[in-house]
Amino acid sequence: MSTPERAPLSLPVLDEFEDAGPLVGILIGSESDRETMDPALEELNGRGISHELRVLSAHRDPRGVAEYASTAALRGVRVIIAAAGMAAALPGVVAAYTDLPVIGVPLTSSRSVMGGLDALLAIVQMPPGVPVACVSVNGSRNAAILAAKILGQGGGYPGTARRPTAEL
Ligand code: RP5
Repeated sequence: MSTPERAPLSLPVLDEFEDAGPLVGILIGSESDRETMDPALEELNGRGISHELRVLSAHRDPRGVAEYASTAALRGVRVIIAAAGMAAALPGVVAAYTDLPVIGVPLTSSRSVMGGLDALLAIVQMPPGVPVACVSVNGSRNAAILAAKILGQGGGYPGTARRPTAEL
């Protein structure tokens, strides 16, 4: 009996593994958030910490967020900074898919009805068991500094047992 030929595995997620990931992954919910993250990029550049920035919305591209978050650790990412405005679900959704530390940055948005307080509450009010750190509204520089401090801790603690993650 001949062995059936296997179709090549084609998963976009696997393409990512060809490149080693940076230490810090930065996600923003919209292109309109990009400028507010400049201080974080400057801080990480100044400290020589490798990073990448992706635009991924928890509401507009939930599968993309799940894919990024659930593979980030495998690519070498050690901390994720997730910034969003309005109903800022992004940091929480990222935290649902990874055991990496997630730092949320609530942002003001031109559409925001509460000047960023809406995003702050959305990020801060995570349910028990799924923590997300949170810096001040538009506090992207502090997010980068906190990420640097987390990276500076190195090993020593055996870490948490991997809990089941949500299905993609
Ligand atoms: C959030 O909605 C984004 O993070 C952004 O802050 C806000 C508005 O997004 P756009 O409508 O400008 O794309 O999800």
